[in-house]
Amino acid sequence: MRNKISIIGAGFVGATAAHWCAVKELGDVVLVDVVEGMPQGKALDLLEAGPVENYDLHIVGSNNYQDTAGSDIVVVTAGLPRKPGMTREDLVVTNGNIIREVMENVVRHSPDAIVILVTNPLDTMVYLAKKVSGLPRERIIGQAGVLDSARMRAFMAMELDVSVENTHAFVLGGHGDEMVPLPRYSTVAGIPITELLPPDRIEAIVERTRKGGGEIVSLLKKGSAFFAPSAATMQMVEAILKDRKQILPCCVYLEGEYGLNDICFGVPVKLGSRGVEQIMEITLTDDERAAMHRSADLIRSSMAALEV
Ligand code: TXD
Repeated sequence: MRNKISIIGAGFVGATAAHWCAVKELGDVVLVDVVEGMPQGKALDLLEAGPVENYDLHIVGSNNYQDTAGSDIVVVTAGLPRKPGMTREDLVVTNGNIIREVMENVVRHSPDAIVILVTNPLDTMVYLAKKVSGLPRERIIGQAGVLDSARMRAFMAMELDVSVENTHAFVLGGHGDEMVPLPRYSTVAGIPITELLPPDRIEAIVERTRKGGGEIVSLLKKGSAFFAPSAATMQMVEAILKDRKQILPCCVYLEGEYGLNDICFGVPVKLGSRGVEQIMEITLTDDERAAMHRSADLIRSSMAALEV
């Protein structure tokens, strides 16, 4: 039997996620949106690319959650993106209302699914989704760290003129301007960049990573990034569906890890068929730990606008 992947929100990130899903043949896809006809049109268009790209999948668009019933994975991208000048936190109330409605429907029709949230402000939306759905923390995961680490890897590869394949990066913490890129744990061919680059070049990479989302928002002028965010999300989906036990930075509900409680936050986790199979606690310097806590404070201030 093929896996069933539902994607809620058929906008830029959702539709591009469906595209990666089809190209990688991860499973059948259901694209859901509130706009009538749009998810159906995008799904049909993607289905019609199958004969050219050689994938045999069911791909349907819908405005009805009944079509998502029994999904193995649900990816939630429904919500507004940022406009130039907006922070991710500016979206909390509008997207919070959307996430409440979406999660009720998701859980009703796919109570056993693993849910991956993408909607911003990411960490706050994962927290809200966890609270309203009652899902165990293993099955409700936010995508941010894979994207932020991919951005850092791209900048490292550009700086050192090496293959992106040689790079590894860890960006932890919240998905905001206070995210925590960790140069000591970011490597090229296994060598920490702290041994390869002078401090000012590392700082420039860290800063560009932190502002990576904003850089694209200001270039696009309308909407936000979607190729890399959807690719990052699909890496998580693939790790789960293929039980890869892959260690990736993901946003999960913390119960004391890293000295943090009752917050959803980006930390390294092991992803496999049960969802989050382990939360890895890596050692941090005092400065790194302080940066994690500053990032958590920013998330808590955005959480304060939620009524949960
Ligand atoms: O790394 C990350 N986590 C992110 C997050 C990276 C990039 C984008 N990030 C956030 O994802 C962004 O700030 C937004 O909150 C979401 C979706 O971004 P996208 O670029 O895909 O936005 P679009 O193109 O506007 O698509 C959103 C769709 C749109 O088609 C709406 O009609 C739909 O969401 N929508 C809904 N679908 C279902 N149900 C409800 N209630 C609903 N409301 C809106």
